[in-house]
Amino acid sequence: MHFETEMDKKVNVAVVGATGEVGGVMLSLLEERDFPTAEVHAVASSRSAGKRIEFKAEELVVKDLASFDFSGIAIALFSPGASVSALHAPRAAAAGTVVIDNTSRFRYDDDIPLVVPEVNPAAIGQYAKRGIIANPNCSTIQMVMALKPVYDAVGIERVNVATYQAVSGKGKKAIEELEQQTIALFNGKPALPMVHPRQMAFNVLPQIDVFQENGYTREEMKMVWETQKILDDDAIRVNPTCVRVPVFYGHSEAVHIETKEKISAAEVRTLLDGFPGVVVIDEREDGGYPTAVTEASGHDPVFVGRIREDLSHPRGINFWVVSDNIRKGAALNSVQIAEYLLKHFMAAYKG
Ligand code: 12T
Repeated sequence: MHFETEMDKKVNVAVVGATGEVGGVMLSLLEERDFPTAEVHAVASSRSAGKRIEFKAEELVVKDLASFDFSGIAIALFSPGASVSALHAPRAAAAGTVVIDNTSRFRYDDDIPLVVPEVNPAAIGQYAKRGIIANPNCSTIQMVMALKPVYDAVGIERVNVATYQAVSGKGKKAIEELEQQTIALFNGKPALPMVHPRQMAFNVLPQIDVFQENGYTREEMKMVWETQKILDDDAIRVNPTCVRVPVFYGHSEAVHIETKEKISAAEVRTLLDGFPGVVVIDEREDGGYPTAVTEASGHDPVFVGRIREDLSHPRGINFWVVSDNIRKGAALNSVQIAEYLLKHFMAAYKG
């Protein structure tokens, strides 16, 4: 009898939404991180079926999701639209595939784990309930990465946050619209909004996703619901304002927290410095902080700077968090979940 060693364990992987912004980075991360893939399938809607995508030395031909058979696929990384995941993630799970879904469709279901591997890896153990693990929203991921070490040390009662989010979170069409509006304006032509709700070039829009009855947008409520679920704390109060800015890649956040016990800025800096996946850049001089474009874009870490005590509150701390919304905010976090799953739960998997 042959027992596979840890090293030979290779699994079949499907990337669903492979022609999208996130799907493309999922494929490059599988390659870059040497994920132990046997077959890799690039899957997308019928519109993209037949396109070719480079992966390692091969060319993958994009397959049509509608007719794609998931049997024999160990892990599927999903990043299509929420309505597509609603239909096809359960179908993949029924075929025995573990789905890691990047849409908002399953995040708030009680029997679906919502995971940031550095923050709540144990939740991955719940994957077998529905065969689906949800990847959180990009803005939530980078914020909870910075909250977690402080939360564990002194507790957090309340979080006020304003986000400054890149257009790539909304997909390829939103990226193209910012490019086209910029070119139009430089040529003395009007910037017509089609994808964004108002002019995006050289502007700032206080709306991401749709409005809810309470006056918050759905993106803002995602940050509330997801922070509570990931930290397993229904009592933590989160008050977000989500804003779109004319940046292509990398979300920024101004985060203001009220801790349970008092903590100094120096202690927060030390805690964040020691947390995996976080890089502190906090020099208190011109440019001595991370920005979306100069540090985050194209890189893996969550960067934190501007750490200081809140003048207006005895237990308040402020900081600035930036990260690549497509990498740690989406594709990287999903691939990290897949790596954890493989290492801890699929040692005996025979794909
Ligand atoms: N509407 O993962 O528009 O729920 O930037 C992420 C980003 C939804 C999500 C965006 C969105 C999500 C956006």
